[in-house]
Amino acid sequence: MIEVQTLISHTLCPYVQRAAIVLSEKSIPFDRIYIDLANKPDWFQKASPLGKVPLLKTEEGHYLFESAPIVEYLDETQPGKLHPEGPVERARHRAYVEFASQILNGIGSLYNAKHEQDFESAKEALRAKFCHLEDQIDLRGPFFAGGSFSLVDAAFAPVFRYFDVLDDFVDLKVLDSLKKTGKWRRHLAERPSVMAAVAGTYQDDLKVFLRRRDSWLSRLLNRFESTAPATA
Ligand SMILES: N[C@@H](CCC(=O)N[C@@H](CS)C(=O)NCC(=O)O)C(=O)O
Repeated sequence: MIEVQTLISHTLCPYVQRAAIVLSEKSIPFDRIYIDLANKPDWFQKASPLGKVPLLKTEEGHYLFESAPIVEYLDETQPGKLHPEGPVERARHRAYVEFASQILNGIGSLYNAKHEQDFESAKEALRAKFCHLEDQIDLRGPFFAGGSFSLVDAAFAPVFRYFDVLDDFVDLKVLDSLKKTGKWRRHLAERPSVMAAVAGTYQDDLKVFLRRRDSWLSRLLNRFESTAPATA
């Protein structure tokens, strides 16, 4: 039985959140070490072959890298399966975890777009992916595959968290009228493991990050903040 593991993290990283969510879902106690990705310490460079977070340091001192193998390792070694039993369904779930990663790349394209035209193209590409996803969500809810939380839910909760921040200052319409997606998103936002995956400063930290992109979205955020009434 593994007792205390360490999740090598970054405050905003959605892939780190996947691992944090799964650790919480499995009630595994863990510590966190936060890395400044602009100034990676030597030990981190040695332990992380791709130079990325998350890393999971197991109790035995092994460093595991890449969020997908990390969460599968946790799923295989701890009680309470988050992957379906059947091989076809399991393969489909793995594919939708990857689909979540592709959506994260699309969100990156959105917040990095320098001009309105690229921003609009990134929005359209995201909308197409979410329209596909809408048809894949189990009608019964509340989770992706119906009644039980899975690794697909752990992968999408951090995706929806971006929209929770963006919705504050821009009307993207990317998720408009996608009823099952909307319900799923709201349900995940209230899940304790999802809420606990980031610090209370996440929203503000993400806005600082977005402002620094010097992108079309940064301009929208700055414009919104310069016209929003000051709060007391
Ligand atoms: N495929 C990786 C992606 C992880 C990733 O992109 N991590 C980012 C932060 S969100 C990172 O560490 N970037 C640092 C770098 O690329 O230098 C996974 O699933 O773990």
